[in-house]
Amino acid sequence: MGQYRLHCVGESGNCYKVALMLEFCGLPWEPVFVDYFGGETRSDTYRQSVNELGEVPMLEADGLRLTQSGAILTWLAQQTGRFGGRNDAERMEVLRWMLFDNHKFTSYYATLRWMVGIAGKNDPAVVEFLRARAVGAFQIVDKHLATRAFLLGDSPTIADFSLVGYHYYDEATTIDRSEFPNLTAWIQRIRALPGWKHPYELMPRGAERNE
Ligand SMILES: N[C@@H](CCC(=O)N[C@@H](CS)C(=O)NCC(=O)O)C(=O)O
Repeated sequence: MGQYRLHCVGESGNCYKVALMLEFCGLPWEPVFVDYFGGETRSDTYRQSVNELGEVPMLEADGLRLTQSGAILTWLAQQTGRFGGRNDAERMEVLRWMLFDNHKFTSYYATLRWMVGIAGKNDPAVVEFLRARAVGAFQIVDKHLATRAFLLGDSPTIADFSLVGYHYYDEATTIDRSEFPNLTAWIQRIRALPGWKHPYELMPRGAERNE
């Protein structure tokens, strides 16, 4: 397998999901810094040559240019035979959780953190809307994790790496994660897996370059 190049920025938990999988699989990869805070993802050049969706992450792998963290995680699981589920039923379960993550779990929480903790925008109505949606998603996952170590049971999968993507950052979000004990224990369980690294150890940060 060739070298993997992850176009990313450290503050992005969506990029971190992929970086974590690359680390857990022990694959040779390097980050390619995207100046998200400087507007690079909104430029025509980026959309024409890197990702027409105008987003990070993008993974260059084996001559492919892969986008959408869930699709990239699935591709990596297929290539490596790791963390993707052991049979069709498990693979479907992985997909179900990753769709939930992209729609409800990461999306509201990441936007909340971005607004409150990074951009410093505190419109009370918007913050309350995002907060309520994120808390609702946290409650669902917390309940699910009451009876299992990882989303699918005893072993971690890419579904775990997807959902956990924003849970090692310290920026303010207005949500106290300790109110969700099963979620908190699961975050620590993933942190304890061999190969785990913090997002800022894996990917260059962007905000400070644009201060
Ligand atoms: N569902 C996508 C979300 C990717 C995403 O929203 N990336 C953000 C950074 S975390 C981004 O590049 N946003 C640019 C924009 O929306 O303009 C994924 O999981 O890859």
